[in-house]
This record gives sequence, structure tokens and C-alpha cells, in this order.
Amino acid sequence: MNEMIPPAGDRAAALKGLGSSRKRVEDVRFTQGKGAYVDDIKLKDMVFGDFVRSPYAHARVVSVNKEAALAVPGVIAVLTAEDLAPLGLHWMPTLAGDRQMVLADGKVLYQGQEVAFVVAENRYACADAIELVEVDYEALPVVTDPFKALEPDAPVLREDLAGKTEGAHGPRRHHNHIFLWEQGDRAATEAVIDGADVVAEERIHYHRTHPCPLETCGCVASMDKITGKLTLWGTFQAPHAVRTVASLISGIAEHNIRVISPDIGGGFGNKVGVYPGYVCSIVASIVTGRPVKWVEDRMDNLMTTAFARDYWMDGRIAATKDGRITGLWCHVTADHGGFDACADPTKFPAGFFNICTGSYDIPVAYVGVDGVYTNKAPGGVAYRCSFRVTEAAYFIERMVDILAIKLGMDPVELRLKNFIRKDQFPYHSALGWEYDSGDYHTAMEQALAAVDYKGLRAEQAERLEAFKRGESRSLMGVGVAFFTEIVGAGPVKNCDILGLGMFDSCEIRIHPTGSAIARLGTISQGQGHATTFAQILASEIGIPADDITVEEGDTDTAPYGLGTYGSRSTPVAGAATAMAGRKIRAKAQMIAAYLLEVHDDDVEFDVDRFQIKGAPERFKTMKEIAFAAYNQAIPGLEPGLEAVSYYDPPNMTYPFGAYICVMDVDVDTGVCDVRRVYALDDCGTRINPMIIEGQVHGGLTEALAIAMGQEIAYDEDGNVTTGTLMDFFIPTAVETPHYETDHTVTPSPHHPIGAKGVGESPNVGGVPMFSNAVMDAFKPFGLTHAHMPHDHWRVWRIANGLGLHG
Ligand code: PCD
Repeated sequence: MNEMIPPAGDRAAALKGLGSSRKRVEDVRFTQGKGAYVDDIKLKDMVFGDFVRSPYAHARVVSVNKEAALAVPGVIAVLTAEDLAPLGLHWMPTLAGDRQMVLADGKVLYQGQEVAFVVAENRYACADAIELVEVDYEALPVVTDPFKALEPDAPVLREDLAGKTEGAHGPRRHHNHIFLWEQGDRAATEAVIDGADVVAEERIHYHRTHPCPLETCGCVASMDKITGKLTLWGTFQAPHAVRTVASLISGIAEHNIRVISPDIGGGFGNKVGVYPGYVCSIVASIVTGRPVKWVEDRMDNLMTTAFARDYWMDGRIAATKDGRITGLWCHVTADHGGFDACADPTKFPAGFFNICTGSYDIPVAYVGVDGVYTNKAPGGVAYRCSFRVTEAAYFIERMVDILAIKLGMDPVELRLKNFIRKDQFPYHSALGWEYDSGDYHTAMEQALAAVDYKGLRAEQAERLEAFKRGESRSLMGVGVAFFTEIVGAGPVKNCDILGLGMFDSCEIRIHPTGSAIARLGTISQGQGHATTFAQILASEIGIPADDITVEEGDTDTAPYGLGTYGSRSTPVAGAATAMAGRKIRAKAQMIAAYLLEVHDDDVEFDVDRFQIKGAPERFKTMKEIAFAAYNQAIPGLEPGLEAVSYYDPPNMTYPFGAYICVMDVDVDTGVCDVRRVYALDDCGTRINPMIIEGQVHGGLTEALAIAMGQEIAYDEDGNVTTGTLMDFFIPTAVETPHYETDHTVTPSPHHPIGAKGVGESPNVGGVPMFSNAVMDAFKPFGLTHAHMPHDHWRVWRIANGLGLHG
């Protein structure tokens, strides 16, 4: 009898559970053009909405004349702030505790700001009417530099805040000041720096950029006047939160609102915030009684929704002569644009920037962040980074390289000397975090061996000699970055968004024939959740992943959750999935014991079945157990096999990685040729290695973009000069180098399956890696730091400034 049972290993492989490089189930649809995105939604009688936008970055709106626009055939309505004011919807609350105009109320604060919303039978009529709305602007002085914005005589941007000395995050000290957020011990840090052997000091700018997903933001709002139900389809990374906020803002009862995130063509943080387009579409649907669709075009997307970064970081790092880091000081001037609409957990106005001590055991540290209003678009989203972690990682990884120069030390040696040691975990950082687990030395040594670091440095020295002899015009740079991320927001006790605790959820129903559906509070935007969450369950409950449907994004059916961003799905919803699976298993154990006529404790789980301890030939498979749950009256047990878990993580997870790249920098053209990229990631237990590799490739490519050229730039008048894909750098296959990926596995001790997030890691580690490589190439000529992005022109200028053009 025994030989008829396939070995456990074979049965486990058949489940395609944890650790399997299972192919992405969603790709069957996506690769055949069968995805269903917001713009694919076509409803009966649906009309279209689009915005009249301000050409000025700062202006008074003297008057808006709609007449000519309303005369365009097919135009149904033109909404302005005046129309929204009676409903109290001309302004809306932001995620950061500020408020933002939905439509220009008396003035505009950035180029592209929404001034009027035109509703028409089709897009063409909308476009024609937009041209005909006459807006009389009176230009005001523009300020795009956050330092100038804080000068005493700087123009007043937010007249609505006149006289307000208190903001959502404490006192405001100037009319364009938003908040000062401080962490750590300032006095102690300054004392250490004042008395230090060596101090490196630098101003580091992480320029403004944009997530720029393939699909722009959009929605379809449909108010059914008969049932009183509002259905809102949209590109939402947090559909449940959108429903709650929509209910709070509109006064429509929450059960009468259904929010659906259909397929999403990339999020990257762009689709976390609430935008005027959503509010206007809802109002327009209520007013017209017809479904209203609003979809951004590319320029709208780049110019107005969700910028990222724009941090000016002044740093000082202190060390002993032999390279022990003794203290870190940082002050950030954070440019938030016209409204503070940053998407961060409420209590963290600078996100998790205080992870900026990085992977190092730094005894004392201080961070102060000043938020500032300027005439730029609002947003401040975590573009592939968990709430300002990429700024923090870039800052510390540049500072450590600069310190190494000052100390005359190799940057890797300095890192190894200061890493938090394996035996120090759980590690309490000077700025207040508890790192769950890590083994940095092992990861770094593995990386160094893989790339032959010593060999690379020797080659670099030879290349430098050849350059000096005039035999070559290119310099070799080796960029090293070691990052620690903080992902999985988060414990409800300190992480909430507008009062909604950041837990997440999973609900599982096992069907009688042994297949299942799992619904989660998160929403995939391309990450492959339908594939990976089924894998977690397959291992937990012994049902093949192929027999489990994963569904997300419909608030009428999915359990409440806070959504997908900040690499939180695996750490939070993934944990909920495992926990719900364990509840299923606990009930299955009772059913199995009943069927096998033994005590509950006498059966044990084995891959896909419960068997009698010591008698594995007597078992009930999960399939049999599922059927029994629906057809046997089991004493003391309810029929059915379902479970739900709302998971509040005890801590965040701290993935880390060692990244190294090699670049050839042509001093005459400024072209940086990335020759080699090696990325070692440790995200704890790995669910799907193939998906992880895909995530790393994608994140590295976005990091390459940001470090090497991608930027939202403004001229002095506040015009966006990079508002199209002609100017905004998106790497194609031509620019994207080959990537070597590697890993170590240090499980999270508090996560039910030991997994940490990984989606954002490659962006967090990749940006400093690329930037450090460019800086490293010029190091022999005295360069310590130059601002990103390192596009050809700027790199050429570095070379020129160093006298390398003869
Ligand atoms: N994983 C595995 N394992 C581990 C971890 C993880 O396997 N250990 C996998 C999962 O399952 C999934 C992924 O991987 O699938 C990811 O995850 P995660 O890390 O948890 O994350 P999530 O939450 O899911 O997601 C999010 C992210 C983010 S955040 C971002 S930006 C980006 C990333 O994700 N985005 C995106 N990636 C991506 N991809 C794609 N395709 N798309 C997109 O959009 Mo933010 O905050 O939002 O900014």
C-alpha cells in the first residue's frame, strides 16, 4: 500500500507552492491583449470628462467663461470650483493632512493645475470644448526653489492658510513652510560631530521624478439614481481606502459605494493618491445621471499626478581615523509643491526617511525634515520605495562613499567595518527602528566573490593608467551599494492612513471538490499576486496552486485591506493569507480525525493530506476533507470550509541587498556604458524565484532611469520642461543592461512564512549603485559628489569641470 503513495517531495512539487518558479497565471490574459483596464470599460450612455488646465505655475484666476465651450455640439457640462462649492467639493483633504483644490479656487499653484472639468458625449467634443473655455489669468511671481520659498519676502503661495501657524504636523514657521519633523538626538549627534576625528559633509539632491506607469490614471464613475449606488472603477492601489474616503467626502453611505480596481497597468505609487479627476467624475455622474469616464493623457500624468523625491539632503557623517562611524546628522528640505499631498502613513510626514542610518551600526543620529510649498505639482509618492526609503538609502550610501574618500579607505572596507553584525539582530537603530533580521557580512562577501571585486579594482587601476597615458578616453567606475529597506507597513499601533490602521486581509473559501478562491485586501498592478498568493496557500493547505483563484480589488467582495504599495502585500496580506490558511488547516484536521475515527491530536499534516501519526498509509487528502466539509454532519462542527484573517503585523520587515555595478564613462561624450550589474537580494523566504527575478529586473531598470536621466524639471517660470516621453527618460531594451541576480535567505522571524517584501528593493539599492559608479570613475580626479541625474550632458560637464577636456 505504501508504495502507492507518491513521495512527499513529488506531492509537494505538484502543488507548486512556496519556492516554485510557477509561471504567472495572469500572463495568459496579458500577453494576448485580454487584460481589462479602466479604459476598456464601456458602459451604456457613458460620457467623457477632461480638464482645462492652467498654463501658468502661479496665477490668479480672474474669471472663467464657459459659454463658447458649452455651445460645442456634444458638450453636456463645464464644471468649475463655483459649481463644486455648494457641495463642499471644490477642495478635498489630502492623505498628508493638508487640503487641495479640486478645481482652481481663485488661483492656481502649478502648471497643469485643474481649472475646469468639461463633460461631453465623446473625447473629441471634450478636447474641442477645452480649447474654448476662456480663463482670464493674472500671473503671479513664481517660486520653484524651496530655499527661495522660505525667504522672508517670498510670494505667499497658500493664501488659504494665511495666519495659520499650526499645520497637520506641528508648527509652521513661514507662510510657505509646512512642517518640521525631527527624529533622534540632535544635541548628542552634534556633540559627536564636533569632537570627531573625521567628518564628511555634503549636500545631496535627490531630484524630482515620476513613476510614469504604462497606463496613466483614470476612472469610470457611475451613479445609479434608482438604487442610490455609486460604482467607481479606477486605477486604485488602495480600493478600500478610496471607498472610505469617497464616502467621507461625498456623504454617500459606504455600503452604497462599490470601488473596483480592474487590471492595472503598473502603479509604482502613482495610483495611491486621490486626484481631482476622481472627484469630478463622481460629481459629473451625479449631475448628469450618466457614467463618466476620465483618463489622463501622458502629459497630464507627468505634469500633475504623483511626483516623487525632490529632497535636498544636507548631511554630516563622523568617524574615527580608522573608520568607525560615530554619528550621522541630516537635514532635509523637502519640496512638496503647491499642496502637501504626500502619500505616507499619517504619523510619518517624511515617510520612513529615518531609516537613513542604513545598514550600519551608528551609535547616534539626528534627522530634521522641513516640508516646503513651491509652485510645483503636489503628490510626493513612494515611487518604488517604501515611503522615502530610496531617498534615505541614496543619502547614506553616498555619504559612506564620500567618507571613504576622506578616510582614504576602500568603500567596501568601510562598509564591512560598520555593518550591523548578525548577532546584533533584532537591532535597534539610533533613529527608532527595530530591524527584524539580517546577515549583511555574508551577503557582501558573497557579492564581492561573485564579481571578483579585487580583480575589478586592479582592472580599474590599469584603465586609469592607460587614460593618463592618453591611450583611452574612458574611465572605469565601480559602484557599490548596500541597502536595508523597511517594508510592510505596518503595525496598526503606529501606521495608519487617515485613521485607517494598516493591517491587511485574506478570506478563503474551499469549494466541495477541493478547489478554492482566496480574496485579499491588496491589488496587483503587475506584481503577479494571482500567482504568488496561491503558492502561499498551496503550501499551507495542500491544495495545488493551480486550483486556487486569487481575487483582489472589488470592495463588494474582498475583505477590507489597505492596498498594495510600499512592498507591503507579501509582509502583510501574505501573512494574512498564511494565517487564514492555517485556520482552514485546523478545521481540516478535525474533519480528518473524525473521518479516520481517531483523536484530533493523532493526525498530522503531510503536504496535501492528514495522516495518522505513525500510520501514513491511513490518510485523508485535502480534496476528500473538503468534500466531507460539505456532505457530512460532523458533530460539533459547522459545515463548510472557509476562513478569514485580518493581520496586524508585529513589526515591519527589513529586506536588504548588496549591489555592484561596473561602468565605462566616456569623458568626451558623457556617455556611461553600464558593463555589468550584479544584484544580491535577501527578502527572507522566497515565494516565487522567477517573479522575484522579474521584480529585480524591473526595479533595477527604474533605478537606472532615475540615476541616469529621468527627471521632472521646471524652468524659472514654473514650466515643466520634461512633460513628454521625448524629454522624460524611460529606458528601452537599448539602454537596459544585462542583470546578474543572486540571493541569500535570512527569514523574517515574525512573519508566518518568514517572507519580506522585495518589489521596491532593486530601486532602493539600484539608484545609489549607479550613482556611486559614476562618482567612482571621477574619484581619482578629486570629485567627491555631483548631483543626479547623470545624463550625458551633466556627466560631460563633470569631466569638463575637472579639466579632463584638456
Ligand atoms: N515575492 C516573492 N517572495 C518574496 C517577496 C515577494 O515571491 N519574499 C513576490 C510577491 O508575491 C509579489 C512580488 O514578489 O508577487 C512583489 O511583492 P512585494 O515585495 O510584497 O510587493 P507588493 O506589495 O506585492 O507590490 C508593491 C511593489 C511596489 S510598492 C512597487 S512601487 C512596484 C513593485 O511592487 N510596482 C510594480 N513591483 C511592480 N511590479 C509591476 N509589474 N508593476 C508595478 O506597478 Mo510603490 O509604494 O507603489 O511606489
